[in-house]
Amino acid sequence: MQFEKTSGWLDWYANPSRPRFRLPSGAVDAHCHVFGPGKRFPYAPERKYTPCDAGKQQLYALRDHLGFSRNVVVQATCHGADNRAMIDALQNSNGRARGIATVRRDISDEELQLMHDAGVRGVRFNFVKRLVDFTPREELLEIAGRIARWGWHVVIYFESVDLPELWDFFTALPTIIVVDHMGRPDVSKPLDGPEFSLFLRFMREHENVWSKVSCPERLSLSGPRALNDEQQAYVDVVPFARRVVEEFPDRVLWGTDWPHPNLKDHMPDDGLLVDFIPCIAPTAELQQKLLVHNPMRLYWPEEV
Ligand code: 0GY
Repeated sequence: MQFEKTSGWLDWYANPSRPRFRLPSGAVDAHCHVFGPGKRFPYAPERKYTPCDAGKQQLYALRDHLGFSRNVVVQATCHGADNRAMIDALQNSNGRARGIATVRRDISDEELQLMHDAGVRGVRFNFVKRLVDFTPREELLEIAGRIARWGWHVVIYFESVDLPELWDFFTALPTIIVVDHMGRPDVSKPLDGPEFSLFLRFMREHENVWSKVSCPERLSLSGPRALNDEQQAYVDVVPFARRVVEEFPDRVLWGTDWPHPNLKDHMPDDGLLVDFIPCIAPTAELQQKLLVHNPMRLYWPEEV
């Protein structure tokens, strides 16, 4: 099957620089995706965008180039609840990738077990309206109750303005919850303003809530962009991410977000994105927790 990429959609950055920041040994890229290739793993009919292909070989080449040891491959909405591309990536990783799936309520226990055996350790619930259609909350709660039996967790993706409305649902979830991209704060608003304070309260009051401090390229309004050897990229996002890392050092994760779905403004150089890490996790101890200790506890607890 042939797919045509959504117009205006940028391809991933072809020749990323080698980071100046040396990742600690055993670092995990805890948020990345695979797209297709569409010929082998067709995109879902209900998708809201059609990406360019970005397969497992390219993902693992990037892992090695940047200096990561492992990946957490997160099911992207363009594949809907068809997890084959993600699972194929896990099965071809020599145990160096774990996955987050998207499932519907009709999934069987046998299918969940097969996913677990392949390395899936959670499901993703997406509330970003431009990416997915609405799923009834009781269906999601039912799924969360079932996957809890495998020791999995729930990854949630939402925008900061929606947190008040989603609060009761999130706090009813029975598992660890991992928030994508700090709940997408509006970084033009004050760090200590009501919106980001609510997110910090969400983490403070619920010890099962973790956050990915990822995606500055999506959140930044003023740049500068991670391109052309820029070592001070996305400075407007730094205080937000750093606050989360410093207040919750044991519940943060970082990921490249490669191949960066839906970017139309610019495509970051992934090497420079890695160079962003010491700005938000300034000490070796924070870096070790963010990049190694925390993701290993969550995704490879048997090795910790
Ligand atoms: C991300 C962000 C986005 C897309 C998806 O699954 C997806 O399609 O997550 C986005 O468009 O903000 O984390 O990859």
